[in-house]
Amino acid sequence: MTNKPLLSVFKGETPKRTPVWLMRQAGRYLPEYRAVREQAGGFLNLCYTPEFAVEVTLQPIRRFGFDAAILFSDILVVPDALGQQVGFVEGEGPKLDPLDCGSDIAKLSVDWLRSRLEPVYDAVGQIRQALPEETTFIGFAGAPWTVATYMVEGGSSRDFLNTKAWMYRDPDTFQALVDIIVEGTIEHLTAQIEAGVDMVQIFDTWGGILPEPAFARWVIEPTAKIVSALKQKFPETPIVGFPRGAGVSYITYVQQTGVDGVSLDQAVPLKWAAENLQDKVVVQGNLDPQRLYVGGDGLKQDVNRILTELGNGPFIFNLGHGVMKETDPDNVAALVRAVHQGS
Ligand code: 1CP
Repeated sequence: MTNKPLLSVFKGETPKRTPVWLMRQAGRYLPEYRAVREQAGGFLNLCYTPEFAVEVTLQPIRRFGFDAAILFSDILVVPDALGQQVGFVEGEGPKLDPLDCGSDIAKLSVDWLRSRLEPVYDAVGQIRQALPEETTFIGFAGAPWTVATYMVEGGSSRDFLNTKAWMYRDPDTFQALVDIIVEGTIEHLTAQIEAGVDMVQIFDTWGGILPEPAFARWVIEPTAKIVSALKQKFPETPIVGFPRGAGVSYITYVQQTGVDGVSLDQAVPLKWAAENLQDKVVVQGNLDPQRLYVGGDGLKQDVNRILTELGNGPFIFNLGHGVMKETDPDNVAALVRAVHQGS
């Protein structure tokens, strides 16, 4: 038994109200986040100073009463802890020293990951203590494919040319890179669960750009390895996957990775998801973040459409991707009200 409504969905229970949390629920759309961000200086300093990470994780819980808190951190702390320099440039996003050959991989190691990320696990312990009893606590990591794109491109990308060229030209060394990320991710998620998170989410933001055989090898296989390693140690901890943009491949992803839930991007048709996914796992999603940005009656209508189509099976309300930084916090409050009232 659990008194956390969101967690109870994974036990086959139907809470009185549909649980809701949002990807990027902490972040720049909140003035209180911007204030802490300024005090912290660099973005990584925010992630690596428990006092700051705890505070920004709790901000959206206090303001909106979400059913879950997600640890404030980033998927790129894993490459940082594996030994690749990571920086965040204001207004531009992440910057890494791009990897481009096998010898670069030899410099990476999981040996110092836990000690480098100790402040993150410290923050997890403190957040655990501070959260209301009914709030589920979510840990996370990037999926190996998505993390690899940042490591190879050196940051965000439009076409992922270097990553895909490496993957097609030299799959063996690319496999070595993915393997080390798998190892680091298992270690990182293990440490978060040991420190107190209730559930974990694996973000594969760029999973949807791969053809079928590559999707099988670089999205499904590494994710299945992570899920299987975690399930051996923590059979009770739910694992949610987010293979954004995977389309019909959401089905094979669910069947072959062993996840307990999937997060749907906004392009996934609801009836299709109810028929093809919700009979197998918990589904989470999928309001368009731009709909939240616009707000008003259209927002309420879309919330009700999603609740009607997915509310009859195991379901957690979320967006199809992260909250945009331009979003009015009042629209987020209206969204939480609409979900709780409509369900
Ligand atoms: O300056 C700032 O304040 C930076 C903005 C920001 C924030 C708020 C970044 C930089 N990361 C984060 C936090 C973050 N990142 C969370 C925190 C918890 C929460 O959701 O509230 C999470 C879960 C992430 C995950 C993340 N980081 C993903 C996967 C999910 C997604 O949004 O697709 C990815 C791809 C990143 C990389 C990243 N971090 C930050 C930026 C600007 C980017 C690049 C995004 C891109 O390439 O488009």
